[in-house]
Amino acid sequence: AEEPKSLPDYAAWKERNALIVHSANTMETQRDAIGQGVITPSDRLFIRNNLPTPPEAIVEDRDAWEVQIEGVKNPGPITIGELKKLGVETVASVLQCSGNGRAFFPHGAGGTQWSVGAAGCVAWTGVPLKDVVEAMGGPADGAEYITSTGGEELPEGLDPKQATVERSVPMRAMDQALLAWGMNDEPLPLTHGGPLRMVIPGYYGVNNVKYVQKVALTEAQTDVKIQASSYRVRDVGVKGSPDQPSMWEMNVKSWVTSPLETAGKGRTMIYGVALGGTVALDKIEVSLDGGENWQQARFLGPDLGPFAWRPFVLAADLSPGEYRVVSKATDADGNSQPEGRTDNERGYGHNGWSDHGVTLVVS
Ligand code: MSS
Repeated sequence: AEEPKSLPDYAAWKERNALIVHSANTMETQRDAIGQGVITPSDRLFIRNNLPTPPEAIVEDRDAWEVQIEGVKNPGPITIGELKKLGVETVASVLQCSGNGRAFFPHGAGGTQWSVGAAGCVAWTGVPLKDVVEAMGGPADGAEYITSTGGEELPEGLDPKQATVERSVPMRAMDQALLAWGMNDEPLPLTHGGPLRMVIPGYYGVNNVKYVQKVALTEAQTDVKIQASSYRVRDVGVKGSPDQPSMWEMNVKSWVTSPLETAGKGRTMIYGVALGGTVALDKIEVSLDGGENWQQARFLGPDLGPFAWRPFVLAADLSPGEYRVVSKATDADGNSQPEGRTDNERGYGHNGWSDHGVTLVVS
């Protein structure tokens, strides 16, 4: 058997047993460790890094961290200490990797083989980006995108155009974008982008740029690789390019988290989580027979807003046998999860309910 991988130093504070360690840069939450809470405990939250984590030194004097704001009437640097005086908000939103569910694609999509655990629901605290832009005179003419640059120093020899984590999202995301210094009521850990992170609630993980050092309102999307050709949805076998859809708004999705393999006969509580991306959820249904018959399940706990996920529960009376347990969420615009998946080269955005089900043996 393979030696269980240990946690890298920068993530040593995480709960090892709650994580599947794919590599030193990629760890997902175990399906049964997702829990029934409205917020994912920080020490269980997944990690996905494209580059080595910056040194601890960058979180030693948090308020002194400077972010450069460009594409506004009065551009310039601003420190976290100053940002804290401009405004503050706490927003619960799902952080989910674009490739969450990649392991279910049969064509062997390249990249980390995430199952369901490259996702969690986080309470972010920071200043709404629109307050910052307003304080700096408003957007410059022609601004179409919010472009955020990560604060990693590139390892020697890497071409910035190939390696820099820099992402552009459309200006419509200004409504909810947050420059966050807090996570789950604590200073934002370095592991998750401290001291300052761009958070775009409702958008896939990659757009939530960590250790953000520059935010620019730009006329065009950045031409770095992570924007131009990576995180682009296209058919299997096709190369990524800027004309293909980028991984921006998340789609409606859900999955069962417990029980996963076996249960005793009689009454069983079936738990899971559901998210609507940028749209509030309307309902969640569960089927015990692979989608033949559906029952309405119940959302559990407080509603933390459209960008948060909602745990759900269904009480089921089960006699011995085998069950295919699947869940299907519908958002307030009437979008439901499809049964199948949309095959695509990199295995992005999988929200098909069938692949996300579990087979439960009741005895
Ligand atoms: N940022 C930076 N700076 N860097 C990196 O690498 N990554 C991405 C985001 N951001 C990065 C960033 C990704 S890709 C993801 S998912 C996220 O992040 C994650 O998070 P965490 O905190 O969990 O680690 Mo896919 O779509």
